[in-house]
Amino acid sequence: MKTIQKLLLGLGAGLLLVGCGNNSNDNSSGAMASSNAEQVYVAPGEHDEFYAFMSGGYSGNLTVYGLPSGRMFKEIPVFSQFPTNGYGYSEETKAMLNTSFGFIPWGDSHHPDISQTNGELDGRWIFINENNTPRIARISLTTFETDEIIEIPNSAGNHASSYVTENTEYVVAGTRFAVPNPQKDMPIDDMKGKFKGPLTFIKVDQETGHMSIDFQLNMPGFNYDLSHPGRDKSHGWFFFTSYNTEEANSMLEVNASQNDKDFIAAVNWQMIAEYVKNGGGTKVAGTYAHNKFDESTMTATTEMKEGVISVDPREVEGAVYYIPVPKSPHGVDVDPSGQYIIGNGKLSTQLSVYSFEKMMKAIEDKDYDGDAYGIPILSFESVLEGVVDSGGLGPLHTEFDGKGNGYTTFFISSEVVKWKIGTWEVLDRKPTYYSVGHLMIPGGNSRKPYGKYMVSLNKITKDRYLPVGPELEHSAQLYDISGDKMKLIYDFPTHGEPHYAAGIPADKIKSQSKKYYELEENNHEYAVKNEANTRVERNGNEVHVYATTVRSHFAPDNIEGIKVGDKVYFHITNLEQDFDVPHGFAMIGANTSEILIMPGQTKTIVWEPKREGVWPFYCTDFCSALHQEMQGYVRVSAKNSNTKLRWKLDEDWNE
Ligand code: K7E
Ligand code: CUA
Repeated sequence: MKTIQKLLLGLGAGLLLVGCGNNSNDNSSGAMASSNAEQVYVAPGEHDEFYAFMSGGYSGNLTVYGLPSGRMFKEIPVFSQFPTNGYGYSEETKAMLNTSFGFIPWGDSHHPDISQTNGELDGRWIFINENNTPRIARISLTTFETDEIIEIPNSAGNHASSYVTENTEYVVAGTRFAVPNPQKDMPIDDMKGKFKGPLTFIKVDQETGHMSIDFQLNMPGFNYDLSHPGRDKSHGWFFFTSYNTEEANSMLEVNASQNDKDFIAAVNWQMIAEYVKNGGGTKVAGTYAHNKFDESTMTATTEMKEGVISVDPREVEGAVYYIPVPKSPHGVDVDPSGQYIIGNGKLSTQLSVYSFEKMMKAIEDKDYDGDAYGIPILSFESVLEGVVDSGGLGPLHTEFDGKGNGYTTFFISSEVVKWKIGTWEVLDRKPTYYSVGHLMIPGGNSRKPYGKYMVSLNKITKDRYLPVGPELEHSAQLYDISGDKMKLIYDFPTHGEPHYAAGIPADKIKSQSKKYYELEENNHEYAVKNEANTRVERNGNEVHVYATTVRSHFAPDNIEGIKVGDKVYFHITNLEQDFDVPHGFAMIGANTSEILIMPGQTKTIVWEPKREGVWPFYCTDFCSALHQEMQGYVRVSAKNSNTKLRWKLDEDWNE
């Protein structure tokens, strides 16, 4: 207990250190500053060298930046409603946010990971996990929109996610909070030995990218925090850190810091997949939503699914082991060769580096230090390859530059430490402003990192920018890592809390980026492809408006015969076939967001008129010189009125 208290005091002191503003970083003035400025300067009209996809943390979304400029290009809505374009509000996209708990308008996104082929970034999709209501999303890197979200049943706090194996065979999910599995009413104090920590392996269809839960590994009830796939020689394995092996259920800051070592779980997923394929495992309960956006119908649908295959790790001999890691590990990272597994004990100053070969040897020799709930614990000394004696405090995450070096963030001492793979010596250290969490090197989670830039994603912003009240955006810092020493060259604010990011050379994906949707391929149920077919149909108190929009009018733009109490669906097709000409639509009194309709797309907004009158609608996106003229009226009559349903564009009314 004493040591723990000291340690916690130490943590407090560390945080205090972080508190004192430091404006005198080493590169900020003089000739240095101008050469740094040149490095990040992307001239007007020129493009950045890399895309950086930053998780939005508590925004629930994913933001797209350029490197080295730090310019933000887009916020991609994923787990949260996004009134800017109507995601999660429009009739087409609401289903994306369905879960077994019903419609959930918010999520907490953490770790984006780009799909891979042969261990290299292939730019097909990017995956990201949601922590609070366990889910994984797949985003198309053609449309840069969310295409699919799958819920993870029997889990809680999907944090050890969403990393992909080296051919994107699987994307994984883990449970950060041990929970009863299946869920049931029981005393919290009885947790120990009764809660579980399921790790979920989700298959990815190589053609469509569609995800399907293959199996859940029903691990002992520790907290599974982060994970990384093996690659190259360790391909076929997955590594998950755990903390709270104490299985404490209260005051975890003390009670989950008792054990000297927690574990990395080493999982041979290939072996378990084979076992499941041959009929192994047990089908257990578990309800989950699977939401897919169909690009052809431009509409999302939800399928509620029931049951998953659960595998007891003790059933498959030789598939699951624990590796001891000192001091409550957070990140676990695997070097590009797949040979070294790095455990970051967040209450420690050292990194523990394990050798995959030594791990295999220890498994062969049954070199165990006992077991945890029947899972063999490999002998620490036998699998440990080296220790990076960093001198820093609070290591969280490690990335690699592909040139033989690792880079580890230290939250408490607020720095990035560069060290050499093989000798484990520290080569360089640079402060971060302040309290860095993750860091990102493009391709850092692959066999082929692009080791030119490193971005640190800092938790505390303080004085880095003009103050804007108590709430500040988080801060990213860009380091040039092309030389021997890291060089801090730029600061830029990020949106939400970017826990992690994924970077990719722009050349790999920019030419595949969609410019508009082909009108011909639009199979939306309510699409109309020309103005002649626009119309209004009543079905009881439901009214469907089949409308189009093109510079610079809506068709129809006058509608009469709507009544108080109606439910009016405006289905609007954007007839434009040109890059970057969306039109928007907003209706006074609509209890939802606007919609932004991309060229060739159809989107639907619902309006329930409450009062009689003549009510306007308009285009929300400045699309043309006559954008202000893009407007129309709806006449709303009393509930029992006889006003005829009719509509027009220009002169003649249609009925
Ligand atoms: Cu370290 Cu969610 Cu990756 Cu944040 S987690 S830092
Ligand atoms: Cu269409 Cu403004």
